[in-house]
Amino acid sequence: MNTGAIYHRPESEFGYLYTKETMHIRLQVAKNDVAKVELLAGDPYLLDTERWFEQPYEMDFKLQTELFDYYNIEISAKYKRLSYMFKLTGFDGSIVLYTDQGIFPAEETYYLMPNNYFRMPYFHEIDRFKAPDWVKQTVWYQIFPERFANGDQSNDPEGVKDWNPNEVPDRQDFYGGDLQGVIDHLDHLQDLGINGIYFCPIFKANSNHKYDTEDYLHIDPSFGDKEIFKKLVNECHSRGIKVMLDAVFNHMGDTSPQWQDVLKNGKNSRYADWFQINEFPVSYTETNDFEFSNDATYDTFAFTPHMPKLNTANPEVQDFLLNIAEYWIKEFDIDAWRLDVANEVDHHFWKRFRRRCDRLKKDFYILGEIWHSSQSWLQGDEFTAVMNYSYTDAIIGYFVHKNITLDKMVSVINSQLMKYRRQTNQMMFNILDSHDTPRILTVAQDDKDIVKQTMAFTYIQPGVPCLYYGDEYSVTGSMDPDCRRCMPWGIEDQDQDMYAFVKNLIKIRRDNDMELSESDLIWELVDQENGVIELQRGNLKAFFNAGAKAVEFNKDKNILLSNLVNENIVEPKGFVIELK
Ligand code: ARE
Ligand code: CA
Repeated sequence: MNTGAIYHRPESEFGYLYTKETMHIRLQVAKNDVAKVELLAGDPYLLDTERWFEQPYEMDFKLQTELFDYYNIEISAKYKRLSYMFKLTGFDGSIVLYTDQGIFPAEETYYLMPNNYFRMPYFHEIDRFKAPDWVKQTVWYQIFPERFANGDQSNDPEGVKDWNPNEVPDRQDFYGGDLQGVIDHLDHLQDLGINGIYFCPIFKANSNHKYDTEDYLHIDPSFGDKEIFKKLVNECHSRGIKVMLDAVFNHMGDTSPQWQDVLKNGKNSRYADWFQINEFPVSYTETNDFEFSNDATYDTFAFTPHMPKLNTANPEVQDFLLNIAEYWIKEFDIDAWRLDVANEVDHHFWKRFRRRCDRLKKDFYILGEIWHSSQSWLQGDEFTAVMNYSYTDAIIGYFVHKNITLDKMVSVINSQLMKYRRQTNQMMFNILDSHDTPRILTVAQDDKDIVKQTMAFTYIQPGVPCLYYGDEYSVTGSMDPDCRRCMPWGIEDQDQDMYAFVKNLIKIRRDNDMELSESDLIWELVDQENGVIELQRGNLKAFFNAGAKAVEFNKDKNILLSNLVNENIVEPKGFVIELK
């Protein structure tokens, strides 16, 4: 047995409370190395009297990656505490015990030493990572407000350009989109079937994207005002649509009064400690690229001198930001915050942030923008989820770029799922594109069948899907700023076939929301050579042909959605989703 690959860590995604009464215990072992895994588990205070270690529980084989196999067991405990260790039987016939103090040969003496057991000292409900049902039932829609719809020309910024969905925007262009425009098109969103909107920043700022906040307590005047925002939230809520705002707390805009005060008063500014300043007076060298300067004497977002980084270790800054978070929840009843550059802000602050939000609204959703492994933010006391780029990267890599193999995609997906608690996976924000990436149709080189296949695959994954505005009409665009074109509202610019497809897919997702959220992801067939995948998610079955040849499948009566399927033949780029 390859004992070097065996891994477990108590009170982590390997051992956690799933419900109030049940915990999940996971174990990692080397791929194809172990025939059987058993858990020896019982109450820590009854070790001697009950000899529970003589009745092992068999663990289930869960998922496989290119390196590891993962086992899992759901277990409850009468007295809400548990001691446990693992007994592994290798394919080579060897048997070992894996304990809190390492690997031992399977001899009874070790069973009897209490400190050899891993421990779940108590089932603390308050520490449990909670997954609100409403999130499981949500299909999100992301809006970049400057480009969604212009509902009020009286607030248009100076130099506004004509609304033109076929034009590639420049970095500094304005087209006049606003909140009234969103209100005007809520019927569209409702017809499409989404029930959550994620708004990119709407607070007062100078750029078109508004990530350079000048004033967090005002709606940008070119987007509207508080009254209109209130109306928007109410309209959304009355249609069952949740509202998520973007919180840019890593940095501020350099036109903010706080930063302006630092420019004016230097070291003596009362805001001098609000930012991460390395040297006074603050300065940077202006370059041709407005966004870039690598010699600023203060820390910034990336190399953007116009976005000075906040010092969130300063209690005054913490209170300032927490009051902002509170204000928009309390006064406007928003349902969620999306946290910009969440990975570059300290954990101490996010823990306070979480507590404040929880206190104000039950089941509040906190979505961190993190593009890499996020375990330390997802323990239950910081975020509810992260933007799941790491997961969808693998899907896009296989179905669209074709630069990874099918086996690799499955391996990455499985290893992503094993990075987080099961209930965390149910919350993850699955996106195929956003305001920070090229449009999925452009990545697919305008091949709509590939987009449909990729979307179908993504919408039946664990987690919640988010549609980027305009994808329902086949909007294209490469990297930012091209991915932020004006929404096509003229019928001649709208792809009605894609709209119908996306609408159906959202309907399937919503009709089966709890099922798709809570059931296991079962890979029935992964045929690397032919590019064929068969998946099971609760009541749903799905079949994908990502290979080059047409393939046969066993046709069922209850087909919910398909593309490129004739009778029982699935063409390349085709798929079927059916009810079992
Ligand atoms: C501008 C240019 C970009 C350039 C950037 C950095 O347009 O081409 O890369 O500057 O110099 C906002 C605007 C952007 C603007 C930026 C600066 O929307 O248009 O970009 O301000 O003025 C990383 C961060 C991630 C961040 C992205 C952009 O980890 O947090 O970069 N995303 C958020 C928002 C953005 C927003 C900001 C941050 C700033 O969602 O819209 O930008 O408030 C890899 C890495 C990621 C990296 C990602 C994208 O995959 O893993 O870490 O994200 O690429 O570059
Ligand atoms: Ca306008």
